[in-house]
Amino acid sequence: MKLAVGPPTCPAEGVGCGEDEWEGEFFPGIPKIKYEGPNSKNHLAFKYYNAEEMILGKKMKDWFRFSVAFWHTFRGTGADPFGAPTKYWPWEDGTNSLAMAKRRMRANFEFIDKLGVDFWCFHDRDIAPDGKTLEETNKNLDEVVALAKELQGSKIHPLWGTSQLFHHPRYMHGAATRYATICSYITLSVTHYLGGENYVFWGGREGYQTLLNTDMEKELDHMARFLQAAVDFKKKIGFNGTLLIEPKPQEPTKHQYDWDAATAANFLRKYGLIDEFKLNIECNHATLSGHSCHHELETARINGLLGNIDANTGDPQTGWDTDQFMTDVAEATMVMLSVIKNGGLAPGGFNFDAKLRRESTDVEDLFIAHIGGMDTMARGLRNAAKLIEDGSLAELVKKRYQSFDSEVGTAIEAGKADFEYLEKKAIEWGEPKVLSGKQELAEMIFQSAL
Ligand code: XUL
Ligand code: CO
Repeated sequence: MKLAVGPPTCPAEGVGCGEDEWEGEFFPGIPKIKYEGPNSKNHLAFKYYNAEEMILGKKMKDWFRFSVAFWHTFRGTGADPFGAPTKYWPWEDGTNSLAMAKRRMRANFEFIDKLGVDFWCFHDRDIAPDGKTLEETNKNLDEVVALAKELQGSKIHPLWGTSQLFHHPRYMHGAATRYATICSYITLSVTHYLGGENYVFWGGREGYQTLLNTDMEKELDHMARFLQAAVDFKKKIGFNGTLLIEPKPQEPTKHQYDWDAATAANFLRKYGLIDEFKLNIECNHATLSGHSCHHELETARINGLLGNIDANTGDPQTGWDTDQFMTDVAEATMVMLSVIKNGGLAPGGFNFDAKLRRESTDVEDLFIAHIGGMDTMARGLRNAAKLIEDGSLAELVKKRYQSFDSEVGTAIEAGKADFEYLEKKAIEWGEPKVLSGKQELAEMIFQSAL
């Protein structure tokens, strides 16, 4: 995440570039985005996402609970390790001032309102600038949060908040430290105050570059202590939202301790935290760990840990976190098969942890990207519902395991078949019949729903 440090774009004495005021709309000419159906050619309309439409007994908007990520949408500049920012949004004045933070917050809520979603996600440092001291930093945050509370009204809330514990040099050796505890304490309180429904921990600096200078056991113990303190604090302030861990294998560190869903689950179990946390699965992180998003979602789901999705996608030819909006309908369909099996994600949802490409520099691109992402997920939901209603894929899977409905299979599943019993049965039955796995048929059924 890069902070906006582009050159000033407001004319020195221009209208709307005063202290924290901005006259008129931030997105003039962009209407409230509506559903127009699959035949629409309007790029500022939904073709598949129809918020109020019922699918499998639930409104589309309730399956998704879409959220705008403040950091990508309002702090993403297009800068990369090789080049300068490319996005100079008209409302940005090139500073990281408190006045600018407030103006940006107004732009955020106009964007959310026009897009028609109910949630947003933020890091503490995205929304308010650092001060010279921690007191000043907290004061800045308080001021921006007070404005956010007012702008939210009663309909909009944070899907989750999080503390940004990876940018500042103080976190370079890992962030599960005293300072991080203070920041998390404050951000958790702020998330609670804004009516946030979850709180995320992404351990960008919790990992190592080499084991030669690292005491892994000590670091994992410390991380668990930090998370336990968060649990205690959450209970103390009466925050009923879910605490979420977001697995990612590497980047920025060579190895991050929350490598993937299975690793994070093992960590939570070892430290007695398994009932206190769920997972925020990010699709691009899944790709980086050598898994599909579907795999990570299923791993989380069968462990009772699927709490939220950071909806994005990676590039199959690129080895880093490109944070693209998901546009692959087949991938979205697999994601939605997991979400439906999970009965939805609430109080979690789909947070677009996704950014425009560096070369996408029009203000309307922010809308187009989100509309495309929402429509892709909506197509995934419609397709997954089709597959479930049709039932042939479930039937195929059921058949594949049908031998477990036999006398021996039932005994195995019930834990009543020991080795001696199984040897006796194997001799009695002779060579087993090996049946087809029907993979191509499964793929054919899946494709027919797309
Ligand atoms: C980083 C990432 C973060 C977290 C929140 O890869 O995904 O933006 O979602 O800190
Ligand atoms: Co994320």
